[in-house]
Amino acid sequence: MDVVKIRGLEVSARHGVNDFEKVAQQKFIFDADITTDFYRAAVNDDLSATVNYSAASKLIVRVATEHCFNLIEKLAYECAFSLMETFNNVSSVSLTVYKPDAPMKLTFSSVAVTANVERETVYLSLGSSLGDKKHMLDTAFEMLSSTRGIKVEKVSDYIETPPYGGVAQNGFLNCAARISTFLSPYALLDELHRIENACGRVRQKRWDDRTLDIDIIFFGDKTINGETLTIPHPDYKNRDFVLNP
Ligand code: A4P
Ligand code: MG
Repeated sequence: MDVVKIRGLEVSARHGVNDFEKVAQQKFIFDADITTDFYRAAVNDDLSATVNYSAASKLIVRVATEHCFNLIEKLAYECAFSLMETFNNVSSVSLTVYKPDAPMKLTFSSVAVTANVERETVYLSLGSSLGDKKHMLDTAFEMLSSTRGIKVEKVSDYIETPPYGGVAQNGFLNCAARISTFLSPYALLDELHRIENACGRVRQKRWDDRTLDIDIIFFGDKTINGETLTIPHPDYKNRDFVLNP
């Protein structure tokens, strides 16, 4: 992939945990690596097919000057997220914020943090077996679409399926969706749980009937074997209600 780089972008802004840092401006310096495919821009000598470094720099300045955050971590992520939201052709952003005048009574050249954000294609499986099942799935897609960092790209038909696993008693309405997201896998899982909870999900027994369940089947080509997240979903191959949609 190609990279558009910004180095040493200086901005006077107000960020820091101390009260005086929220009043007096200090210097912040930004480096950004913006990954995009600019082959066509190069071949056709066409600015519209790449990421305009001037527009990207101005966006960073705007985010930095319009907000007042405690942490440079927050500032770095806000800048990276804004770049991902504004430029659809960006596949990842690595953004470093330096704070050379951080209030420490020590001799140092700078402190800095780097936020790394990448866009991935994710496949979700959704199911409902309690309440107005179609309404639950429709609501899930409305909430997914209005979540920062998630774009719903394609939704399958909703299909009626018999309960699988020997615990749930009701028939399910299932579907699958392809989304694009620049959230991390765990941040996406948190958002899915928020949406499940908003749709009245009560967790009693595993595999029991539920108003709404959203599982991550694939997250790009990542493999994750964590305590709270397994990707690809460990049992997807055995489930017609996942494979068919
Ligand atoms: N978790 C780990 N990996 C993932 C992942 N890839 N995606 C963790 C989502 N969550 C993942 O899930 C329990 C925990 O799994 C989560 O807190 C998360 O940290 P849960 O949704 O609370 O419980 P669950 O859904 O009962 O368990 P599980 O293992 O996700 O079951 P499934 O696979 O969702 O199966 N029959 C039909 N016809 N249609 C269905 O949709 N669904 C189930 C539930 C059973 N039978 C069904 C259907
Ligand atoms: Mg589940």
